Amino acid sequence: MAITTHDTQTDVQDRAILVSLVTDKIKRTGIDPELSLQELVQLAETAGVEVLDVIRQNKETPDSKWFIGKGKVEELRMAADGLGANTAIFDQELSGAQVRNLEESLDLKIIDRTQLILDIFAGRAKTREGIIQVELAQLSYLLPRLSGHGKNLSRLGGGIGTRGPGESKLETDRRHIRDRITELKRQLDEVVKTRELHRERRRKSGAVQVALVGYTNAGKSTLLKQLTDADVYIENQLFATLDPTSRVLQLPGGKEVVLTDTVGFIQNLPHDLVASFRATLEEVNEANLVLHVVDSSSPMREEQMDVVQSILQDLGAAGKPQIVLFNKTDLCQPEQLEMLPIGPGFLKISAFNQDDLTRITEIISDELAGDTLIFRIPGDRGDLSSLLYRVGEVLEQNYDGNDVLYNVRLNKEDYDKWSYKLAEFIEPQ
Ligand SMILES: Nc1nc2c(ncn2[C@@H]2O[C@H](COP(=O)(O)OP(=O)(O)OP(=O)(O)O)[C@@H](O)[C@H]2O)c(=O)[nH]1
Ligand SMILES: [Mg+2]
Repeated sequence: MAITTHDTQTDVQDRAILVSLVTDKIKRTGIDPELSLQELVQLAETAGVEVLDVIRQNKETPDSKWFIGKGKVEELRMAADGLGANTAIFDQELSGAQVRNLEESLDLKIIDRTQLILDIFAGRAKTREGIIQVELAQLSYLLPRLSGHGKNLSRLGGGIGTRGPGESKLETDRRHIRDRITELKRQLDEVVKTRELHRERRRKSGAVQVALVGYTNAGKSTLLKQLTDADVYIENQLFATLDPTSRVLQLPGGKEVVLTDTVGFIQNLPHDLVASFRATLEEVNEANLVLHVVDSSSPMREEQMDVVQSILQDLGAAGKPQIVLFNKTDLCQPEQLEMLPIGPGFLKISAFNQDDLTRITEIISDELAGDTLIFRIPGDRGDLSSLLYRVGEVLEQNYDGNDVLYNVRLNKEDYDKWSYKLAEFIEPQ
């Protein structure tokens, strides 16, 4: 089953009505459903969909058959007829049966938030790794819902929800999809191995790594471009970046670090996507320092920061040294600026302000300063040499008489832990 290209199908313009159901469970998450809906509008527009109207419902629990209440289904039907919609996009995840029931009853294409995000990713994937990861995520999403789609997708033939694995999936039975998933996982393993080799090489070269992470559209790629002149794709849309891009950044004083731009995060990032993109996202785990880029002008700033922190946590990168870059301050209202926290780990910036860019390089430099230390270890203290190898990263080893000079990168935590043994062997620099 080949991936169908995005371009061949963009001629179908989707005209959609968005639907948001606020259940008690959603209320408990604390996510503002209106802001989530605003984001869904952005997602839909990013996918090239024309948004005609929005329908909302409050309901304790979803209807098992229709997801929304039967009355709302009628409201949706009338709105769709009146406005000439061919699609309904739900802000929450639907079951296969709900999709099937709605499609059959309404004669509309039914898409949920997850599918929309997967679809945008499918349109963006350019590298082999990205393409494999997206197809894997789409098929993993599709498999348990296979019986839910069919008639409408093949009839409408194009537009959102049909990119990526393509229509042939509809004629393919589950076994074929499972085989394909196995094959994709195998291919991904190969790519992961290559990526691991690259990482190993970077690690050995001793290059300090700095990762730009943050909510989608926060300005990560813009910062990479502004700081390193990198020719990267920047767009005022969600998920402009899919594959990590790394460039060398020169710090004041001449030291060089590798700065990596990463895929943006979003709330309710589909589970299948996170799982499939693990290889890509794990770039963040390699970083010595994380720059968390925030769109300070967004009304969802705090929620977005929470999402980023929780994804970093899932990746096991929450404990990394982190600097928060409050970006887009040029777009902020004065009261928004006042709300931003101040302190050592925070910097208010605009990606388009030259002074701010200089301050970023200075703060990176400060953060990394003292990162490497030289220890003079007497030749008979093999115990200390092996300790250095165990707790730090030995970048260089030179002999001076009976002593060995180790140039070691050591994070502060580890240094503090072992300083009672190591402090007296530090060589003044
Ligand atoms: N006014 C203003 N706009 C900015 C600033 N930084 C970035 N932008 C704009 O914000 C939009 C998104 O920027 P990107 O750099 O593509 O954002 P990103 O974080 O890489 O987004 P994804 O790759 O989609 O996750 C673009 O239109 C940028 O021009 C800033 O400091 N001020
Ligand atoms: Mg980007």
